[in-house]
Amino acid sequence: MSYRDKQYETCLVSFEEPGIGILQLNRPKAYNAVNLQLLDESYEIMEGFHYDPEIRVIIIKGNENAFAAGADIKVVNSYNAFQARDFLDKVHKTVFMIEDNHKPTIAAVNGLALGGGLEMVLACDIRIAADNATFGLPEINLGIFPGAGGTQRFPRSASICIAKEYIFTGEFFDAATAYRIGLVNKVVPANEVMDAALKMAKKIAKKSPLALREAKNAINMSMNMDIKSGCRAEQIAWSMLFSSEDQKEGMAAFLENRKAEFKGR
Ligand code: CO8
Repeated sequence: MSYRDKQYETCLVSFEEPGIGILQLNRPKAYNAVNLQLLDESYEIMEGFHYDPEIRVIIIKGNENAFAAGADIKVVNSYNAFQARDFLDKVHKTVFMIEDNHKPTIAAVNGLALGGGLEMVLACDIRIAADNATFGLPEINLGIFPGAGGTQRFPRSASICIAKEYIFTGEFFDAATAYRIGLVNKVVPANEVMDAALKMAKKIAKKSPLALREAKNAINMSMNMDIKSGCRAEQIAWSMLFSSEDQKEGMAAFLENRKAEFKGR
């Protein structure tokens, strides 16, 4: 059965024209704390978006109070080392399905984005925060540290010393600080977060899905490669786009002084 027709218990899926898929994390009573079911369901939905030709951009959101408050401590507290490792296998699988998704992802953050919740946000391409959003990596207070990529992605978005400060102290920070240190693209009033995310999604949805996919991949690779290898990979992807209809359409539209209609071919 397609992810489009399934009923999920911890997530909601919805769609907006043109080609916007929305994943909502939905365990409101526990501030969307991440358990195995939420990991499985969000993975399945993100994979659905990844391969769905109708989807051009993805928005990931929580609810009014929380994007997500991190791992479900009521579940993980009793894990032994091997169960913890298995749990993180699933966490990484889901977080990489967000980060490596063929489609651009936008995090729309209201309320709390803590621990694994913030780490999911950090895997999204673009992040829009409500002015009442609260961020933090409080794992140090639990005798652990961020395990969903936070030690890797936080310093890459902000800086090493800022990442260490917040990971070592576990202190929460507000949306203005998140913007100042480079974790989010913009801060908007709380009731305008989805409008801002949809506005951004609609703008991006008009572009060539093929060019977006290759641009995203090249930028993501820049985080893991030396500059020469990255530029070589960029060159291959860039020239490959010259075999697409979208490249012909984009350049023809420019020369004919009209708007391009990209079909993702
Ligand atoms: N896990 C389980 N339950 C939670 C969590 C959580 N992370 N956060 C909140 N809840 C539950 C509370 O237990 C409570 O449940 P109940 O009503 O049954 O008692 C309910 O949500 C409401 O919580 P509070 O009463 O505490 O409400 P407050 O408004 O006073 O406080 C806070 C809200 C600030 C969110 C507070 O609950 C808190 O600090 N929560 C813990 C946050 C935290 O430490 N997060 C990090 C978790 S570890 C982690 O994320 C590791 C990353 C690796 C996995 C990544 C997965 C993607």
